[in-house]
Amino acid sequence: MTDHYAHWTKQIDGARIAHQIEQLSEIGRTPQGGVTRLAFTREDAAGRARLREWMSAAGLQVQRDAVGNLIGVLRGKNPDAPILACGSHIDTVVNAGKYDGIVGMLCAVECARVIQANGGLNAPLHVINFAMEESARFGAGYGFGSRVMTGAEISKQELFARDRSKVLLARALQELKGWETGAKIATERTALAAAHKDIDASRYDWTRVRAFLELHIEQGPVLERAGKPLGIVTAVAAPTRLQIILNGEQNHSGTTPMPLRHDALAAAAEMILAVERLANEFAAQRVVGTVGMIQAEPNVMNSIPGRVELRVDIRSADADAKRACVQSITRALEWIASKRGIGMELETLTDETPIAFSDAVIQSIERVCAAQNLDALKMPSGAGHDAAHVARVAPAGMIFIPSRGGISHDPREFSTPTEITRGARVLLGALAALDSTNPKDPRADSRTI
Ligand code: HGY
Ligand code: MN
Ligand code: MN
Repeated sequence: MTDHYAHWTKQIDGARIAHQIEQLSEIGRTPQGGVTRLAFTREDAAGRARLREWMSAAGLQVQRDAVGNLIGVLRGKNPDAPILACGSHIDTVVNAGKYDGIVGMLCAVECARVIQANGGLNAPLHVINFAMEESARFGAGYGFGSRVMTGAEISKQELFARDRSKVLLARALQELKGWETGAKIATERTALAAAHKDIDASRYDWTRVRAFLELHIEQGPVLERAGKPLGIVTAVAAPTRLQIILNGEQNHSGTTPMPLRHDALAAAAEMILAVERLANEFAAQRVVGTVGMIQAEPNVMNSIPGRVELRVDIRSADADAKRACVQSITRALEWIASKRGIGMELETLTDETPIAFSDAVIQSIERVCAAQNLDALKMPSGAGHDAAHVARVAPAGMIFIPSRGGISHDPREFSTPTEITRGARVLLGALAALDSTNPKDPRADSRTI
Protein backbone atom coordinates (compact mmCIF):
# COMPACT_ATOMS: atom_id res chain seq x y z
CA MET A 1 0.00 0.00 0.00
CA THR A 2 1.45 3.42 -0.91
CA ASP A 3 2.06 5.87 1.92
CA HIS A 4 0.95 9.07 0.19
CA TYR A 5 1.98 11.14 3.19
CA ALA A 6 5.46 9.69 3.85
CA HIS A 7 7.04 12.98 2.71
CA TRP A 8 5.23 14.63 5.61
CA THR A 9 5.30 11.95 8.30
CA LYS A 10 9.09 11.55 8.10
CA GLN A 11 9.36 15.22 9.11
CA ILE A 12 7.96 14.40 12.59
CA ASP A 13 10.75 15.30 15.00
CA GLY A 14 10.65 12.66 17.74
CA ALA A 15 13.59 14.23 19.57
CA ARG A 16 11.69 17.51 19.93
CA ILE A 17 8.66 15.68 21.37
CA ALA A 18 10.86 13.70 23.78
CA HIS A 19 12.56 16.93 24.93
CA GLN A 20 9.23 18.67 25.48
CA ILE A 21 7.94 15.69 27.50
CA GLU A 22 10.97 15.96 29.77
CA GLN A 23 10.60 19.74 30.14
CA LEU A 24 6.90 19.48 30.96
CA SER A 25 7.52 16.70 33.47
CA GLU A 26 9.74 19.08 35.50
CA ILE A 27 6.63 21.16 36.31
CA GLY A 28 5.05 19.47 39.32
CA ARG A 29 7.84 16.90 39.74
CA THR A 30 7.31 14.75 42.88
CA PRO A 31 10.04 13.33 45.19
CA GLN A 32 9.20 9.87 43.78
CA GLY A 33 10.03 11.08 40.25
CA GLY A 34 6.42 11.36 39.21
CA VAL A 35 4.39 14.45 38.30
CA THR A 36 1.52 16.16 40.09
CA ARG A 37 -0.10 18.90 37.98
CA LEU A 38 -3.68 18.88 39.21
CA ALA A 39 -6.17 20.83 37.12
CA PHE A 40 -6.50 24.58 37.74
CA THR A 41 -3.53 24.71 40.12
CA ARG A 42 -0.44 26.92 39.77
CA GLU A 43 1.44 23.89 38.41
CA ASP A 44 -1.29 23.36 35.78
CA ALA A 45 -1.09 27.05 34.85
CA ALA A 46 2.70 26.78 34.45
CA GLY A 47 2.39 23.68 32.28
CA ARG A 48 -0.27 25.32 30.14
CA ALA A 49 1.86 28.43 29.67
CA ARG A 50 4.72 26.26 28.41
CA LEU A 51 2.34 24.38 26.08
CA ARG A 52 1.00 27.65 24.68
CA GLU A 53 4.55 28.69 23.75
CA TRP A 54 5.03 25.43 21.85
CA MET A 55 1.62 25.75 20.16
CA SER A 56 2.42 29.29 18.99
CA ALA A 57 5.88 28.24 17.83
CA ALA A 58 4.21 25.53 15.73
CA GLY A 59 2.24 28.22 13.91
CA LEU A 60 -1.04 27.81 15.81
CA GLN A 61 -3.17 30.85 16.73
CA VAL A 62 -4.03 29.95 20.35
CA GLN A 63 -7.41 30.90 21.82
CA ARG A 64 -8.56 30.18 25.40
CA ASP A 65 -12.23 29.56 26.05
CA ALA A 66 -13.84 30.72 29.29
CA VAL A 67 -13.32 27.43 31.16
CA GLY A 68 -9.69 27.08 30.07
CA ASN A 69 -9.74 24.84 27.00
CA LEU A 70 -6.93 25.96 24.67
CA ILE A 71 -7.74 25.83 20.95
CA GLY A 72 -4.82 26.29 18.53
CA VAL A 73 -5.97 27.16 15.01
CA LEU A 74 -4.09 26.59 11.75
CA ARG A 75 -5.92 28.09 8.77
CA GLY A 76 -6.63 25.77 5.85
CA LYS A 77 -6.26 26.39 2.12
CA ASN A 78 -10.05 26.22 2.02
CA PRO A 79 -11.29 28.10 5.13
CA ASP A 80 -14.83 26.82 4.51
CA ALA A 81 -13.81 23.15 4.51
CA PRO A 82 -15.00 21.09 7.52
CA ILE A 83 -12.49 21.39 10.37
CA LEU A 84 -10.07 18.62 11.35
CA ALA A 85 -9.30 18.52 15.06
CA CYS A 86 -6.92 16.66 17.35
CA GLY A 87 -5.57 17.03 20.86
CA SER A 88 -5.65 15.69 24.42
CA HIS A 89 -4.85 16.95 27.95
CA ILE A 90 -1.81 17.81 30.09
CA ASP A 91 -3.27 17.92 33.60
CA THR A 92 -2.34 14.87 35.68
CA VAL A 93 -3.44 12.74 38.61
CA VAL A 94 -1.41 12.72 41.86
CA ASN A 95 2.16 11.40 41.47
CA ALA A 96 1.43 10.52 37.85
CA GLY A 97 3.65 9.44 35.03
CA LYS A 98 4.75 11.93 32.37
CA TYR A 99 2.97 10.50 29.31
CA ASP A 100 -0.79 10.28 30.08
CA GLY A 101 -2.41 12.96 27.89
CA ILE A 102 0.91 14.72 27.35
CA VAL A 103 2.01 12.40 24.52
CA GLY A 104 -1.18 13.01 22.54
CA MET A 105 -1.06 16.75 23.14
CA LEU A 106 2.60 17.24 22.16
CA CYS A 107 2.29 14.95 19.13
CA ALA A 108 -0.74 16.95 17.98
CA VAL A 109 1.33 20.14 18.23
CA GLU A 110 4.20 18.48 16.32
CA CYS A 111 1.74 17.43 13.59
CA ALA A 112 0.57 21.05 13.36
CA ARG A 113 4.19 22.18 13.02
CA VAL A 114 4.85 19.82 10.11
CA ILE A 115 1.52 20.67 8.44
CA GLN A 116 2.21 24.39 8.75
CA ALA A 117 5.75 23.96 7.40
CA ASN A 118 4.29 22.22 4.34
CA GLY A 119 1.69 24.83 3.49
CA GLY A 120 -1.21 23.55 5.55
CA LEU A 121 -4.11 21.18 4.94
CA ASN A 122 -7.09 21.86 2.73
CA ALA A 123 -9.15 22.01 5.97
CA PRO A 124 -8.61 24.28 8.97
CA LEU A 125 -6.85 22.38 11.79
CA HIS A 126 -7.85 22.85 15.44
CA VAL A 127 -5.41 21.50 18.07
CA ILE A 128 -7.22 21.33 21.42
CA ASN A 129 -5.85 21.10 24.96
CA PHE A 130 -8.84 20.08 27.07
CA ALA A 131 -8.96 21.57 30.56
CA MET A 132 -9.26 19.28 33.60
CA GLU A 133 -9.45 15.90 31.89
CA GLU A 134 -8.52 14.18 35.15
CA SER A 135 -11.08 13.87 37.95
CA ALA A 136 -8.24 13.47 40.48
CA ARG A 137 -8.63 16.88 42.12
CA PHE A 138 -12.41 17.10 42.55
CA GLY A 139 -13.38 13.42 42.26
CA ALA A 140 -16.47 13.64 40.04
CA GLY A 141 -16.61 12.87 36.29
CA TYR A 142 -13.52 12.98 34.08
CA GLY A 143 -13.15 15.21 31.03
CA PHE A 144 -14.60 18.45 32.44
CA GLY A 145 -13.29 20.64 29.59
CA SER A 146 -14.38 18.26 26.84
CA ARG A 147 -17.82 17.83 28.42
CA VAL A 148 -18.22 21.61 28.48
CA MET A 149 -17.04 21.96 24.84
CA THR A 150 -19.41 19.21 23.70
CA GLY A 151 -22.45 20.68 25.43
CA ALA A 152 -22.84 18.08 28.20
CA GLU A 153 -24.79 19.15 31.30
CA ILE A 154 -22.46 20.16 34.17
CA SER A 155 -24.33 19.59 37.44
CA LYS A 156 -24.41 22.01 40.36
CA GLN A 157 -23.19 19.07 42.50
CA GLU A 158 -20.04 18.90 40.35
CA LEU A 159 -19.42 22.66 40.44
CA PHE A 160 -19.81 22.54 44.22
CA ALA A 161 -17.29 19.68 44.54
CA ARG A 162 -14.35 20.56 46.82
CA ASP A 163 -10.78 19.32 46.68
CA ARG A 164 -8.78 18.11 49.69
CA SER A 165 -8.02 21.73 50.65
CA LYS A 166 -11.79 22.45 50.50
CA VAL A 167 -11.42 24.64 47.36
CA LEU A 168 -14.65 24.74 45.30
CA LEU A 169 -14.34 23.51 41.67
CA ALA A 170 -16.26 26.60 40.51
CA ARG A 171 -13.77 28.81 42.34
CA ALA A 172 -10.71 26.96 41.04
CA LEU A 173 -12.06 27.58 37.53
CA GLN A 174 -12.12 31.31 38.27
CA GLU A 175 -8.66 31.29 39.85
CA LEU A 176 -7.06 29.81 36.72
CA LYS A 177 -8.97 32.29 34.58
CA GLY A 178 -7.75 35.13 36.78
CA TRP A 179 -4.13 33.99 36.60
CA GLU A 180 -4.27 33.46 32.82
CA THR A 181 -6.40 36.41 31.66
CA GLY A 182 -6.16 38.94 34.45
CA ALA A 183 -9.92 38.66 34.96
CA LYS A 184 -11.16 39.52 38.45
CA ILE A 185 -11.33 36.26 40.46
CA ALA A 186 -14.86 35.58 41.64
CA THR A 187 -15.45 35.10 45.35
CA GLU A 188 -16.71 31.72 46.53
CA ARG A 189 -20.19 33.25 46.75
CA THR A 190 -20.17 34.49 43.14
CA ALA A 191 -18.08 31.63 41.71
CA LEU A 192 -21.08 29.45 40.84
CA ALA A 193 -22.83 32.11 38.73
CA ALA A 194 -19.51 32.97 37.08
CA ALA A 195 -18.87 29.27 36.34
CA HIS A 196 -22.27 28.80 34.71
CA LYS A 197 -21.65 31.90 32.55
CA ASP A 198 -18.21 30.60 31.51
CA ILE A 199 -19.57 27.15 30.74
CA ASP A 200 -22.30 28.57 28.51
CA ALA A 201 -19.69 30.70 26.73
CA SER A 202 -17.46 27.66 26.06
CA ARG A 203 -19.77 25.51 23.96
CA TYR A 204 -17.86 24.69 20.75
CA ASP A 205 -19.66 24.14 17.41
CA TRP A 206 -18.79 20.53 16.53
CA THR A 207 -21.08 20.58 13.47
CA ARG A 208 -18.16 22.30 11.69
CA VAL A 209 -15.85 19.35 12.49
CA ARG A 210 -15.21 16.55 9.99
CA ALA A 211 -13.28 14.40 12.49
CA PHE A 212 -11.46 14.57 15.83
CA LEU A 213 -8.44 12.35 16.59
CA GLU A 214 -6.68 11.69 19.91
CA LEU A 215 -3.37 9.89 20.27
CA HIS A 216 -2.90 8.46 23.79
CA ILE A 217 -0.84 5.89 25.69
CA GLU A 218 -2.86 2.70 26.21
CA GLN A 219 -2.42 2.75 30.00
CA GLY A 220 -2.95 -1.01 30.05
CA PRO A 221 -1.14 -4.26 29.15
CA VAL A 222 -3.02 -5.33 25.98
CA LEU A 223 -0.70 -4.02 23.23
CA GLU A 224 2.47 -5.11 24.99
CA ARG A 225 1.07 -8.64 25.65
CA ALA A 226 -0.12 -8.89 22.03
CA GLY A 227 3.22 -7.61 20.75
CA LYS A 228 1.49 -4.92 18.72
CA PRO A 229 3.03 -1.50 18.04
CA LEU A 230 -0.26 0.43 17.91
CA GLY A 231 -3.90 0.23 18.89
CA ILE A 232 -6.90 1.55 16.96
CA VAL A 233 -9.55 2.23 19.56
CA THR A 234 -13.05 0.95 18.77
CA ALA A 235 -14.93 1.96 21.95
CA VAL A 236 -14.36 3.62 25.31
CA ALA A 237 -15.54 2.17 28.60
CA ALA A 238 -17.56 4.64 30.65
CA PRO A 239 -17.61 5.07 34.43
CA THR A 240 -20.41 4.95 36.94
CA ARG A 241 -19.07 6.60 40.08
CA LEU A 242 -20.71 6.35 43.50
CA GLN A 243 -20.14 8.32 46.69
CA ILE A 244 -20.93 6.22 49.79
CA ILE A 245 -21.23 7.85 53.22
CA LEU A 246 -21.43 5.40 56.15
CA ASN A 247 -22.69 6.62 59.51
CA GLY A 248 -21.87 4.20 62.34
CA GLU A 249 -21.24 5.00 66.00
CA GLN A 250 -18.03 6.65 67.16
CA ASN A 251 -16.98 5.29 70.54
CA HIS A 252 -14.07 4.34 72.79
CA SER A 253 -11.98 1.53 71.25
CA GLY A 254 -11.12 0.12 74.70
CA THR A 255 -14.44 0.13 76.51
CA THR A 256 -16.95 -0.79 73.78
CA PRO A 257 -17.68 -4.55 73.66
CA MET A 258 -17.57 -6.05 70.15
CA PRO A 259 -21.31 -6.99 69.98
CA LEU A 260 -22.31 -3.39 70.77
CA ARG A 261 -20.28 -1.77 68.00
CA HIS A 262 -21.38 -0.01 64.80
CA ASP A 263 -17.95 0.34 63.26
CA ALA A 264 -18.22 2.32 59.99
CA LEU A 265 -14.70 1.36 58.87
CA ALA A 266 -15.28 -2.38 59.38
CA ALA A 267 -18.47 -2.03 57.31
CA ALA A 268 -16.47 -0.16 54.65
CA ALA A 269 -13.91 -2.96 54.57
CA GLU A 270 -16.64 -5.55 53.88
CA MET A 271 -18.10 -3.26 51.19
CA ILE A 272 -14.74 -2.79 49.46
CA LEU A 273 -14.33 -6.56 49.21
CA ALA A 274 -17.91 -6.85 47.90
CA VAL A 275 -17.11 -4.37 45.09
CA GLU A 276 -14.04 -6.42 44.14
CA ARG A 277 -15.94 -9.75 44.30
CA LEU A 278 -18.91 -8.55 42.22
CA ALA A 279 -16.77 -6.78 39.61
CA ASN A 280 -14.90 -10.07 39.22
CA GLU A 281 -18.23 -11.80 38.51
CA PHE A 282 -18.59 -9.49 35.46
CA ALA A 283 -14.90 -9.64 34.45
CA ALA A 284 -15.76 -11.57 31.26
CA GLN A 285 -17.59 -8.43 30.04
CA ARG A 286 -14.50 -6.37 30.96
CA VAL A 287 -16.23 -4.76 33.94
CA VAL A 288 -13.82 -3.28 36.47
CA GLY A 289 -14.65 -1.98 39.94
CA THR A 290 -12.42 0.04 42.23
CA VAL A 291 -12.77 1.79 45.59
CA GLY A 292 -9.98 4.32 45.10
CA MET A 293 -10.82 6.77 47.88
CA ILE A 294 -11.58 6.30 51.57
CA GLN A 295 -11.81 8.80 54.42
CA ALA A 296 -12.48 7.62 58.00
CA GLU A 297 -13.39 9.85 60.94
CA PRO A 298 -12.11 10.59 63.48
CA ASN A 299 -9.17 8.54 62.08
CA VAL A 300 -7.40 8.01 65.43
CA MET A 301 -6.18 4.74 66.91
CA ASN A 302 -8.35 4.70 70.04
CA SER A 303 -11.75 5.65 68.64
CA ILE A 304 -14.12 3.38 66.74
CA PRO A 305 -14.67 5.07 63.33
CA GLY A 306 -18.14 6.63 63.30
CA ARG A 307 -18.14 8.00 59.73
CA VAL A 308 -16.54 6.80 56.49
CA GLU A 309 -16.68 8.18 52.95
CA LEU A 310 -15.91 5.90 50.00
CA ARG A 311 -15.75 6.66 46.25
CA VAL A 312 -16.46 3.75 43.88
CA ASP A 313 -15.48 3.66 40.17
CA ILE A 314 -17.21 0.96 38.04
CA ARG A 315 -16.50 0.81 34.30
CA SER A 316 -17.15 -1.23 31.16
CA ALA A 317 -17.55 -0.72 27.44
CA ASP A 318 -20.61 -3.01 27.79
CA ALA A 319 -23.44 -0.79 29.05
CA ASP A 320 -25.75 -3.70 30.06
CA ALA A 321 -23.03 -5.54 32.01
CA LYS A 322 -22.03 -2.34 33.81
CA ARG A 323 -25.65 -1.61 34.74
CA ALA A 324 -26.12 -5.17 36.08
CA CYS A 325 -22.91 -4.98 38.08
CA VAL A 326 -23.83 -1.59 39.60
CA GLN A 327 -27.20 -3.02 40.64
CA SER A 328 -25.54 -6.07 42.27
CA ILE A 329 -23.04 -3.87 44.09
CA THR A 330 -25.77 -1.50 45.32
CA ARG A 331 -27.81 -4.41 46.70
CA ALA A 332 -24.74 -5.86 48.43
CA LEU A 333 -23.84 -2.52 50.07
CA GLU A 334 -27.43 -2.08 51.30
CA TRP A 335 -27.39 -5.60 52.80
CA ILE A 336 -24.04 -5.03 54.55
CA ALA A 337 -25.18 -1.68 55.98
CA SER A 338 -28.44 -3.14 57.27
CA LYS A 339 -26.77 -6.26 58.77
CA ARG A 340 -24.30 -4.03 60.64
CA GLY A 341 -26.79 -1.36 61.73
CA ILE A 342 -24.91 1.32 59.77
CA GLY A 343 -26.61 4.28 58.06
CA MET A 344 -25.68 4.55 54.37
CA GLU A 345 -26.09 7.50 51.97
CA LEU A 346 -25.38 6.44 48.37
CA GLU A 347 -25.06 9.15 45.70
CA THR A 348 -24.34 8.61 41.98
CA LEU A 349 -21.66 11.14 41.02
CA THR A 350 -21.60 10.25 37.32
CA ASP A 351 -23.21 7.55 35.19
CA GLU A 352 -21.82 7.70 31.65
CA THR A 353 -22.71 5.62 28.59
CA PRO A 354 -19.90 3.79 26.78
CA ILE A 355 -19.30 5.03 23.24
CA ALA A 356 -18.17 3.50 19.95
CA PHE A 357 -15.92 5.50 17.64
CA SER A 358 -16.79 6.37 14.03
CA ASP A 359 -16.25 3.46 11.63
CA ALA A 360 -15.13 5.89 8.93
CA VAL A 361 -12.47 7.37 11.21
CA ILE A 362 -11.38 3.89 12.36
CA GLN A 363 -11.04 2.84 8.70
CA SER A 364 -8.97 5.96 7.92
CA ILE A 365 -6.59 5.12 10.77
CA GLU A 366 -6.47 1.47 9.61
CA ARG A 367 -5.51 2.53 6.07
CA VAL A 368 -2.76 4.79 7.41
CA CYS A 369 -1.38 2.01 9.63
CA ALA A 370 -1.36 -0.37 6.65
CA ALA A 371 0.36 2.25 4.47
CA GLN A 372 3.01 2.68 7.18
CA ASN A 373 3.37 -1.13 7.46
CA LEU A 374 2.16 -1.15 11.07
CA ASP A 375 0.26 -4.18 12.39
CA ALA A 376 -2.28 -2.35 14.56
CA LEU A 377 -4.72 -4.00 16.99
CA LYS A 378 -8.35 -2.85 17.17
CA MET A 379 -9.34 -2.68 20.85
CA PRO A 380 -11.60 -0.92 23.38
CA SER A 381 -10.22 1.56 25.90
CA GLY A 382 -10.62 0.82 29.62
CA ALA A 383 -9.57 4.38 30.46
CA GLY A 384 -11.75 7.39 29.81
CA HIS A 385 -10.62 10.01 27.29
CA ASP A 386 -11.76 13.40 25.99
CA ALA A 387 -12.32 11.75 22.60
CA ALA A 388 -15.12 9.72 24.18
CA HIS A 389 -17.03 12.93 24.95
CA VAL A 390 -16.29 14.33 21.49
CA ALA A 391 -17.59 11.10 19.89
CA ARG A 392 -21.08 11.96 21.18
CA VAL A 393 -21.20 15.04 18.90
CA ALA A 394 -18.71 14.45 16.06
CA PRO A 395 -16.89 11.62 14.25
CA ALA A 396 -13.95 10.73 16.50
CA GLY A 397 -11.21 8.15 16.80
CA MET A 398 -8.18 7.26 18.91
CA ILE A 399 -4.73 5.82 18.36
CA PHE A 400 -2.93 3.99 21.21
CA ILE A 401 0.77 3.40 21.74
CA PRO A 402 1.92 0.72 24.20
CA SER A 403 2.53 1.36 27.92
CA ARG A 404 5.46 -0.56 29.37
CA GLY A 405 4.18 -3.19 31.80
CA GLY A 406 0.68 -1.78 31.26
CA ILE A 407 1.43 0.77 33.98
CA SER A 408 -0.16 4.22 34.17
CA HIS A 409 -1.18 6.87 36.74
CA ASP A 410 2.19 6.07 38.35
CA PRO A 411 5.78 7.42 38.02
CA ARG A 412 6.76 4.11 36.33
CA GLU A 413 4.52 4.95 33.33
CA PHE A 414 6.68 4.72 30.18
CA SER A 415 6.51 4.65 26.36
CA THR A 416 9.65 4.73 24.20
CA PRO A 417 10.56 7.70 21.95
CA THR A 418 10.24 5.31 18.99
CA GLU A 419 6.67 4.37 19.99
CA ILE A 420 5.79 8.04 20.52
CA THR A 421 7.22 9.07 17.14
CA ARG A 422 5.38 6.17 15.49
CA GLY A 423 2.13 7.36 17.07
CA ALA A 424 2.71 10.93 15.86
CA ARG A 425 3.34 9.69 12.31
CA VAL A 426 0.07 7.75 12.29
CA LEU A 427 -1.77 10.77 13.73
CA LEU A 428 -0.32 13.01 10.99
CA GLY A 429 -1.06 10.44 8.29
CA ALA A 430 -4.66 10.10 9.49
CA LEU A 431 -5.17 13.89 9.54
CA ALA A 432 -3.80 14.10 5.99
CA ALA A 433 -5.94 11.15 4.85
CA LEU A 434 -9.09 12.68 6.38
CA ASP A 435 -8.21 16.00 4.79
CA SER A 436 -8.56 14.67 1.25
CA THR A 437 -11.98 15.30 -0.21
CA ASN A 438 -12.68 11.74 -1.36
CA PRO A 439 -13.33 9.46 1.73
CA LYS A 440 -16.91 8.74 2.86
CA ASP A 441 -17.94 11.60 5.13
CA PRO A 442 -17.15 10.34 8.69
CA ARG A 443 -20.15 12.29 9.95
CA ALA A 444 -22.40 9.53 8.63
CA ASP A 445 -21.99 6.97 11.34
CA SER A 446 -20.97 8.14 14.79
CA ARG A 447 -23.14 6.26 17.30
CA THR A 448 -23.18 5.16 20.93
CA ILE A 449 -23.40 1.50 22.04
O1 HGY B 1 -10.10 8.19 34.66
C1 HGY B 1 -9.69 7.99 33.52
O2 HGY B 1 -9.99 7.00 32.88
C2 HGY B 1 -8.80 9.01 32.85
O3 HGY B 1 -7.51 8.84 33.34
N1 HGY B 1 -9.26 10.34 33.07
MN1 MN C 1 -5.44 9.66 33.23
MN1 MN D 1 -5.47 10.62 29.79
